[in-house]
Amino acid sequence: MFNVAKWTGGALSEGGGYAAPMARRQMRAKVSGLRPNSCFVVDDDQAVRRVIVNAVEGTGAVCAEVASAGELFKMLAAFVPSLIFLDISLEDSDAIEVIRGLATRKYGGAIQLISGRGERIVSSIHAVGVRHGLNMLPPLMKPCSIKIVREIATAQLKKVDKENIGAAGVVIDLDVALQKNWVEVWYQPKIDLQRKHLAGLEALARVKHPDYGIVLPSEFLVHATRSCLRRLTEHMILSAMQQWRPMKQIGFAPKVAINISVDCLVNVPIAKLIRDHRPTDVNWPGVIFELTEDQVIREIDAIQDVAAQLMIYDVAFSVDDFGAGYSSFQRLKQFAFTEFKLAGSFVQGCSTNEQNAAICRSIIDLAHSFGATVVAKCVETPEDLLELYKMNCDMGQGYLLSRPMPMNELVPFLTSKAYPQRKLAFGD
Ligand code: G
Ligand code: MN
Repeated sequence: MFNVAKWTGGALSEGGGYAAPMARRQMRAKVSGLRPNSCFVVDDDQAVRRVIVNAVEGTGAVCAEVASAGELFKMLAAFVPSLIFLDISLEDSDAIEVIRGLATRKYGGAIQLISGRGERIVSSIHAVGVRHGLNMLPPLMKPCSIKIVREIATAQLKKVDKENIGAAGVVIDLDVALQKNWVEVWYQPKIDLQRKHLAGLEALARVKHPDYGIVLPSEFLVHATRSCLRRLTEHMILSAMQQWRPMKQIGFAPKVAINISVDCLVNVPIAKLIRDHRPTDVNWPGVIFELTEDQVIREIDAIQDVAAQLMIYDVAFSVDDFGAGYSSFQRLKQFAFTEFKLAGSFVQGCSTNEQNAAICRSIIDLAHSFGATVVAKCVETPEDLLELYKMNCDMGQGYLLSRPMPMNELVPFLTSKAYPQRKLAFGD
């Protein structure tokens, strides 16, 4: 079996041997971060473990195997892989206990359930994982072919790589990053599925760290103070407005979406910021703020005033991760959201899983009856994309269509003629 101590350079208790001599707090925090291109296989059947380990290692990833939950958690204390293959019944426990343990540890990697049991039990376990906020991939039934395992490993592990995460697991001080001007705005296209062209962009914060490369929000938001998050939001809004001009110069006038918390909405002087810095172009479409559904449910009363004010400045509102937060229709009726972003957990697998498909379909119809548009996020396969198109979903966003990219890549991307033909040849 794989030797974790060797893998991590031996110095496990202080966060592995790969860190430059930095602040202790940062080194310790690295242990909880995801290691790119790595995977654990948890199954009590040695033969199954062998098949999966061989398939995963064939992709060039590192892979360790365990038969029990106890062993898994011992290993996780030292090393957190970006993907876990998880069987339903284990030597000492079961998948639900593992899922609870992973949720407690706030595991941020992907979990691939593998099972020889019936579909109903597997999808119930899958749902428990989703409810705990874990990144559950569509379950895989045994016997699983080497080809499929390899495809899953390649898709999941490359995903982490491809976003250029210089050092997954590095905890960055956002305050320092803002002061040093390391925070960049990256953009991910939102594609109009029916007309097949660019419908907008989502602005995503990335820290470009001189030692660690590109660092994702999961690594720099956890320890950020409220005031720091407000400064980040201000920076994102300002940059998105400033960077709109070069997009306009090459013939695009996209509406840019910005993720925002209720605290920022209420406490950052956004109306003034937009009034003072918005592009003076008649074609500027304003911005769209994405609020997560759980915040909408809890705090809709708190945002009514400021949201109504911001509409004067061409701000529209979107409910992010819709479907994951159990909104009541009463709540939704209280405010004129113009967009609903379908949670990735329903989008992924909507072409194969009838329940996911039913949820997507209902949300699309519901949003349309509210006069709002729907964006499917985390579109990763051509099959899911085609299904969403057939369901009349308005927009798609996800790795299949385009990864988030910095401004210097966005401009050539938008102007390249190959893009629409290659990626949008579905449903014709
Ligand atoms: O929090 P919010 O959902 O707004 O942030 C979107 C995040 O999801 C970004 O960090 C982005 O990199 C990531 N993302 C974008 N497209 C996909 C995708 O197709 N699949 C998955 N799993 N994540 C994605
Ligand atoms: Mn978002």
